[in-house]
Amino acid sequence: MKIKSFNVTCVQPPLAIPHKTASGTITAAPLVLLDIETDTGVTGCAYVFVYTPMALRPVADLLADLGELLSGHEVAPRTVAATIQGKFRLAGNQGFTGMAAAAIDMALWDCLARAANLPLCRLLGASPTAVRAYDSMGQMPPDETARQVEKSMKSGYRAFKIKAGHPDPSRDEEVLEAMLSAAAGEPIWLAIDFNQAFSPVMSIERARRLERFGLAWLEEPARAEDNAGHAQVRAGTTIPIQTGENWWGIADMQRSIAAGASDHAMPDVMKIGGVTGWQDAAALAHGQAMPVSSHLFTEISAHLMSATPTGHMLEVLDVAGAILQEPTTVSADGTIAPADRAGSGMEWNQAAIAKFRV
Ligand code: SMN
Ligand code: MG
Repeated sequence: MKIKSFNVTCVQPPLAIPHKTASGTITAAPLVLLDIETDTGVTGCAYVFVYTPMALRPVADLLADLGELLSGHEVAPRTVAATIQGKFRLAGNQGFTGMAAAAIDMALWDCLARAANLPLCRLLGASPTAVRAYDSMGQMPPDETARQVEKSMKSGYRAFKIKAGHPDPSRDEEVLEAMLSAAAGEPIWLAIDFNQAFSPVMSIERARRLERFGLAWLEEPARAEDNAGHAQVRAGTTIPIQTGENWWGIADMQRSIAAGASDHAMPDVMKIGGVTGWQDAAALAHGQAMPVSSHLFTEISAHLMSATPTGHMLEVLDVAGAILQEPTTVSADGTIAPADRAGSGMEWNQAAIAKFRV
C-alpha cells in the first residue's frame, strides 16, 4: 500500500468549557485534520491539537509539503518517521515539525488498521481493553468545580484532575475540599497539574500543603525540560510526580527517567511521535515498571493504552468530539474502551468540520 495524497483541513471548534491552567487558558481547540489517501483506496485520518491558532497554518503548510514529498512512499509508519527525521535533522524535529510528523504517523497507522479491517489496538497485538478514565478539568472556582464533579459522576467518572496552581495557594485547597464534598463520601481518585508554573521550591511548598488529600499525582511541578527540578520536587513531597506531555520523542523521556524526574509517565501521543513513538515510550516505561497515562487525544489513546503493558489512566479533555461522528463517552463504571471498529476509532463529522473550518 502506497501513499497517494494528503488532504489537510484546519478547524477550531469551541471547548465545552474554557480550560484555564496555571500557564494560560484554552478557549477553543485549534486542530489540523489530516486524511491520507492510499493507492488501494483506503484513507486514514488523524488530527493534531496545536494549542494555539497561530500554529494552524505552519503545521498545515508543512503537511501539504510533506504530502508532496511522501507521495509514492509505502504506508510504513516507522520508515516514514525515519525519513522525516532525516529531512529535519538540521532544522529540528520538535515543534511544528513534530506535530506534522505525528499527524502523518497516526494517519498511516489508521490506514494500516483500516486496510486490515482491525481496530488499531488489535493491529498492535492487544484486545480492546477498558481503561480507567479521568475527567480533566480546568481551573475553576470551588463551587463551579463541585458542580462539574457532580455532573461528571452522573456519567460515571470517579477520577478527576484539576489544573491547580491558583495564585492564592489556599484556593487549591478549597477546590479540592469542594470536590471531595461533591463526591458526598464516595471515594474518588484525584490528581493535580501545576503546568510548569512554579520553581521547584515553590512547588514543594505548595505540594506539602496538599499532601493531606492523598493525591494520585502532582503533574509538571517544574518547567517541562527541567528534569533536575522535577527530581527536586519529587524528593521534597510525598505526592507522586507525573510528567511527560512535553516530551518530544523517546530521547526526552529517557533523559527524564535517567534524572529520576517522576514516578509516572504521561507521553502525549502527538509530541512523543505518534503511534510509533508511543510504542517506544510504552516499552521504555515497561522496562522501568512506570505507570503510563495518556494526554489528550482520547480516541487514539484508548487504543494505545490497551497495548501499553503498564497502562494506568486515560485523560479525557475533549478537544475533538465536536468534529467527530461519535465522540468518546465514558462507561458507567468510569472506564473507556477503544472503539471496536477498524482503524483508530475516528470518523469525521463533515457538517461540523464545515462549520468550524478556519
Ligand atoms: C493541558 C494543558 C494544555 C492544554 C491541554 C491540557 C494539561 C493536561 O497539561 O495535562 O491536561
Ligand atoms: Mg498536564
